[in-house]
This record gives sequence, structure tokens and C-alpha cells, in this order.
Amino acid sequence: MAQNPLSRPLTIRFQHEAQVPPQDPCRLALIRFGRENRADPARPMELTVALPPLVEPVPPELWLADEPVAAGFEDGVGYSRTDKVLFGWILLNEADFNHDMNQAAEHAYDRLLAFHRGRGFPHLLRIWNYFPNLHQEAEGLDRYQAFCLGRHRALERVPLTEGELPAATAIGTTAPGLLVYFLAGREPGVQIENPRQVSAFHYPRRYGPKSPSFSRATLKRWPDRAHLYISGTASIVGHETLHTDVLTQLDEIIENLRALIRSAGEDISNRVGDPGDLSMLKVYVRHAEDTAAVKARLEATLGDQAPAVYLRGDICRDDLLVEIEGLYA
Ligand code: 3EB
Repeated sequence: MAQNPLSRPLTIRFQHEAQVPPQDPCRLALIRFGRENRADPARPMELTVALPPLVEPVPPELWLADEPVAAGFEDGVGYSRTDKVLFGWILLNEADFNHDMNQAAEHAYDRLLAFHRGRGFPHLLRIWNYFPNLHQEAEGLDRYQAFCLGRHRALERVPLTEGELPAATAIGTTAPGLLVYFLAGREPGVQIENPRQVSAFHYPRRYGPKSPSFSRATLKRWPDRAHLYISGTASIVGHETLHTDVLTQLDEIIENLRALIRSAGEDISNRVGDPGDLSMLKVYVRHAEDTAAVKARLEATLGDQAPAVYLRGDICRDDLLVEIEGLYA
């Protein structure tokens, strides 16, 4: 049996397509990036997210468990799991919700929350949210704010309180569909906030009627080592967007990532000296033409060995030009 030799519940890394074996019983997830969303109930551990690569090739993310997975598709949710970790996703057709992102988000979260709780993995560790046209307005809100409203309502009903919010990403894709996927565990992780930023849950009202429900990072101590799951991180200090040019925004993001790694404590900072030491970085770039400059600046700051991929995506505020998420796993 092809067991993960590291014997951790989960490892996550980029793996070049040619080195991804066609089958692996321990594969919890394989996530690709491309022009369309793809999610097949018959192969629930594989997803493609509609985030076009800006620097080819973008290798898939391979999530490898330490024991064989069980996978399936139930109640509209695709999943794979071991005894210790649960990966799951939902892909909704917005036409089924009259293209109302508020309704679609509420429905997606209702389903996902019921699913992971009902299957004995009550703690969300990390969640990714992807849908197109983030900044399009409908009834006085943009679609990201409408998404926050629907998500908030579903979380409130469970209830899932501020102290239990997972780390998250919310990014605009280039193809139709609301795609949400998550990692959940049996025991909770530890929320990490960024001392340079106001908690997103306490952003002032002007950013939207309901606050974005996520923590800045989750620290998860597994038996043999700790993982750090860092949310999408932007050029925000306090609650305000700083800088109007993409490279200064990038510098500010790197300071925010450093602050998060420090806040995570010795479990992480003993192994991760700087953001370039994380297992992977996803760099979301708003304007494709900024890619070369962003890549050059990131490599100059973090080294050209930093495991970064560059993806085309819209960011939650119109004035944000770049965002980075990271994992130590
Ligand atoms: C920010 O810091 C930037 O709504 O789930 C980053 C990560 C952002 C996650 C979310 C939003 C979310 O406010 C936007």
C-alpha cells in the first residue's frame, strides 16, 4: 500500500503533473488550476478551480493522507476522508439561485456545515471560496458583500461563533459557479490573528452589511508536527487598504505574512523563518500584466526557491491588486 512515509494525517505540496500517479489510495485531494471549474461526483478527490495560471506550468496541489481514503458524493457534497481528516466541496450553479450570490452562499454553507458536522468532523480548519464577478453590483451590494451576507447567515444559524472561524480565501474566478472546498478535523485548530490588522470579523460597516467571517490563520497541531493554514492576505493594515501600486502592496503583504508566522509561535517559527519557507504560496494577481513584476519582487524578497504559483483572480476589494495565501503542511 502506498503509504505516506511521513506518517502525518496530511501533507500538502505542489506536485508536477507528470509525477502525479494516476491512482493513489492515500490521495485526499488533487487540486488543479485552469480555465473552468471541474468537479466530478465520480472522482470527488479531484477538483479544478477556474483560476487561470499566469506563469505556466502551475503544478497541481497534492493532499496526501497517511492512510487510504474513503470518498463519495452525498447531499450535493463531494468528499474524501480518512479517520482523521475530511476534505469536501460543493459546486453550485448560480442560475439555480436566480444569480443571487447571497442565496447561493447561504445554501452552500448550509450544506457544507451540515455535512462536516454530521460526519464527525466538527471543526473547520481551512476553507476556500471561489466565484466570478466579485465586484459586480446587485441591489446596492457587490457580489462579494452579498456572499459575506449569505455566509454570515448560515454560520449564525449553526451557530458557529467568531472564535471558531476557519482561515479562508475568497477570490474571483473566470468561469461560472460557486465552488467552496474545505478541510475539517476532529479537534479544533488554534485561531491566529494578525496584530497588524483588525480581525476581519470586526471590519467597520462600510465594507459591507455583514462582516467577512474568517480568521487570519489556523494553527493545527498534529501529533508529529504543527501546520499553519494562512488565509488570503492582502495589503490591509488596521482595516484599511494601503498603497495604490501593486509592488508596494506586495511588500505590505509580505510584512503581514511575517507577522502571522511570528504570531503562530515557536511550533511554526522554528521551522519557517520567512514566508519563502512555507510549503506553498498562492499569489492571486488582479491584472495579468502585473505578473512579471510581482514575481520578480517576490523572488527578490523571499528567494527564487519560494514555492509560489501565480493565478489570475479578482480580490475582495476593488483597490486590492494582489493577495497571497500560504500553507505550512
Ligand atoms: C481581507 O483581508 C482580504 O471573505 O473569506 C481574504 C481572505 C479576504 C478571505 C473571505 C476575504 C476572505 O479582508 C479579503
